[in-house]
Amino acid sequence: LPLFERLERRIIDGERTGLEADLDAAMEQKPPLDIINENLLAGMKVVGDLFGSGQMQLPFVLQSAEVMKAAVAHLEPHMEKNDAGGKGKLLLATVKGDVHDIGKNLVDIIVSNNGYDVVNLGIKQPINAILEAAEEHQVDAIGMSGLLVKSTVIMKDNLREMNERGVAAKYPVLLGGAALTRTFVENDLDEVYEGDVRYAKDAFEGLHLMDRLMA
Ligand code: B1M
Repeated sequence: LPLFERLERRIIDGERTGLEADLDAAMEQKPPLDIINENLLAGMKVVGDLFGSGQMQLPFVLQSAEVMKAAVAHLEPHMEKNDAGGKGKLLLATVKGDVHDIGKNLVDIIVSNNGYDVVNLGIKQPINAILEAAEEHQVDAIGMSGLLVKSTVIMKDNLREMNERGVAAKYPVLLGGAALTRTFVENDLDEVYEGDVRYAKDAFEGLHLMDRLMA
């Protein structure tokens, strides 16, 4: 297979051997972010479709996710870094009950490469832990990620909890992840939250929202 198709195929097949060499060759032809967006994420999309239609079993999805993570880790040091930092602080967490973190970690990379400090709490984070860390690190915004449909319900509960604790005015919230839609966030959740809640379709929209919030 040609190089870029092979990279996509590596994600689908969970094939790691030789990954770094292929990525190095790919970086001679285009920037690391384009490799992620155009080739690696295309592979993850196929994985999602195969899994969703019952043609791929979970252990193989896990392998694909691991190759994806290894690839991003290899590319990350080669990415352009625009600013020194200090533009603002974003807390990131995958919500309670949800282990998906590839998207959240991409948001971390993009946002922190563009001048923000990111506190990345990891996966399965209950609202308590999120709010404690937000307070401890004095963040400017809270970003929650979730890929399961049930995570959208958790996000709604989290926003209600934030209202009750009186922190809505303090923390603008960014939400992202494949289970969300813009309409759900901008209509349903916006109605729930007493503060500012925004939907980010991808990591770049997350960055733009931070730029707007901190302007
Ligand atoms: Co899971 N999984 N999974 N999975 N998995 C999905 C989400 C699913 C849609 C697959 C499917 O059925 N087609 C489905 C959810 C169905 C639903 O809820 N309706 C599903 C399921 C069912 C499950 C399990 C329940 C399976 C099981 O156990 N039977 C289980 C759940 C475990 C749990 O969470 N409690 C499970 C487990 C796993 C793995 C562990 C094997 C693995 C995750 C590994 C990991 O993340 N470390 C995995 C994977 C890889 C997927 C798919 C195939 C790919 C997800 C991914 O990484 N995509 C996924 C299929 C899909 O999403 N269609 C699927 C690439 C990533 C870059 O995209 O995270 O969407 P994404 O991020 C995007 C944007 O959404 C956005 O930016 C990114 C792009 O720039 N974004 C943000 C994300 N977060 C953001 C936050 C922001 C801003 C933007 O600001 C805060």
